[in-house]
Amino acid sequence: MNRTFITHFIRRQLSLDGLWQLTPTLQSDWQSRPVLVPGCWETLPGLENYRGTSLYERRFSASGNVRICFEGVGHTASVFVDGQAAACHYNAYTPFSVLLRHLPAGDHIITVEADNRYSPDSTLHIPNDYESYGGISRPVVLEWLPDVYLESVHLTPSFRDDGWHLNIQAKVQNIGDGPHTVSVSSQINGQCIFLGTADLEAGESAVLEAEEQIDGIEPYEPESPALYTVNTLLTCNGEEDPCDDLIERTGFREVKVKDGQILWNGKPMRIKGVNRHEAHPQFGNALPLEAMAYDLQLIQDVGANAVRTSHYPNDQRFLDLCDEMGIFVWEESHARGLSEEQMRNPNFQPQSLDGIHEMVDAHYNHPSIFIWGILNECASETTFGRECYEEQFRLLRLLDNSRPVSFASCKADKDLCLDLVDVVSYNIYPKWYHDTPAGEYLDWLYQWVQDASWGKGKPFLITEVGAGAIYGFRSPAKPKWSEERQAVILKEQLRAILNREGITGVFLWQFCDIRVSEEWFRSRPRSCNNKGITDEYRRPKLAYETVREIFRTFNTWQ
Ligand code: ADA
Repeated sequence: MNRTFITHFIRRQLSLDGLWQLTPTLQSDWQSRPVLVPGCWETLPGLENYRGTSLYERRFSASGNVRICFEGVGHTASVFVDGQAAACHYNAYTPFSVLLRHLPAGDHIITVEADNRYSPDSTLHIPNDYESYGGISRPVVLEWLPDVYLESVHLTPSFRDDGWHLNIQAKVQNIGDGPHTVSVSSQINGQCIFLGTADLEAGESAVLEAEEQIDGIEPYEPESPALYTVNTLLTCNGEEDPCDDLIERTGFREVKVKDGQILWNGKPMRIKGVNRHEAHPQFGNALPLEAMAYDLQLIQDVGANAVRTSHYPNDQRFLDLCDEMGIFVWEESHARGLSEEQMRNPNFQPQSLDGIHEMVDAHYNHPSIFIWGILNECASETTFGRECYEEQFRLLRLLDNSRPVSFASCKADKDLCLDLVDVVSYNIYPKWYHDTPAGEYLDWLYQWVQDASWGKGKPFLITEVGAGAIYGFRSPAKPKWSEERQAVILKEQLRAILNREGITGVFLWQFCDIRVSEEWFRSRPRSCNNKGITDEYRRPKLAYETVREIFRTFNTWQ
């Protein structure tokens, strides 16, 4: 299923994961065959480099109001039910669903045409320093919906004079043919909260909201990640039994920015994090739960307390695991390294805004997410670029004003967007892409940000730092690409950052080596980004031990 916990006791759900018939439409010598969903076709023999469209097809049996939820299809999906077009969606890393009203009883065929080609229609999936995989790469769930159902429930905890409060916003949707009167309530920790009633005409939706103090709460801390389930129930037209439910989870914590620090429940955070791509030689970007959990075990073993989901929203199950394990998450919307010219593509802003909307809507409740990021290393140094950042931040803050926002800049003293963020974040590669010693470079950059009025006094994070090494290449001379060289550079970088006053922390680049798109082969030996502290199979390099020693000497709280 799509989560690590039960989300409905009333609403019927059926996982559509399993075998689907795959037919690559542009590679006729590949025999159509059943393949496992979730999955991506680059992991299948003969399709390792396939860039094109493919049809995924399977049967299902259902009737009435049915919704089919896709957690992620790479990168463009056209969905057909019994041959009729039902939905279209762009962006491999955000969810979407197909609503089928009054589906007749019997067997039906669902066909998903997935497309991973590059074209001006695709502004975020471009040749890049990671692979844009093709296929249904995240879980698929079929749900039976009543005429009125709970579309989403957003939970916002806050600490007041009288203790912990929870704000609950439930979105209710009428997909029936006539009017309905609905009432909504939520249960948490043995307490029942009434959200209100609403009269909904056919096709209408409403947001019902309530806030209450909750008794007996244990706050959510990384050392003791106390999670609470919130069971929201919808009753319709005065009936006694609820017709729909939605179970979400929350953790009671507040994230605030004050005096140059990020405060977690009032305590100044120190980030010791890793950047992680969803990538694995055996699974592509469709890692099974076991592989995600293994990554998180390694991340904790190396002494890290945080993950940055570079450079897109992650599989919701990964975020569930982070919630459960008490690992801080910087989640960011999809984009990497776009120039002003690329951002001027008329599709860019709508595709980015849709992605932000879908990310926040779906991942709002994860207590582990402490900050939202957007537009990694895009044109934050130009006036046009700034306009794009500004509009995207406006939307982000509108959707969620309970978390700080930021973006990872590589524009050093040319950046024009630092007034738009709560946290200043930079990607830096001293001793790898240039020769300035890490401490010296950091001092210069930090000072520049303090002198430039728009970044002054804000928390300062290093969102990337690192060096490359080819697994198994050892040499006492420490040449470029040797494991020794990587370990030495990371040691200098991490020590300079973590020992410097005024810096909130660091996400090292990166957790593991990853495949990159073919177009990057000139700058990337093995067509991989080799800056992982493990290789792509998660075998630790020398630097793993170096990082472990450093990370373990610094506390989570400053
Ligand atoms: C950038 C970028 C990463 C990666 C890294 C590198 O800062 O954000 O995606 O490309 O550099 O390895 O050079």
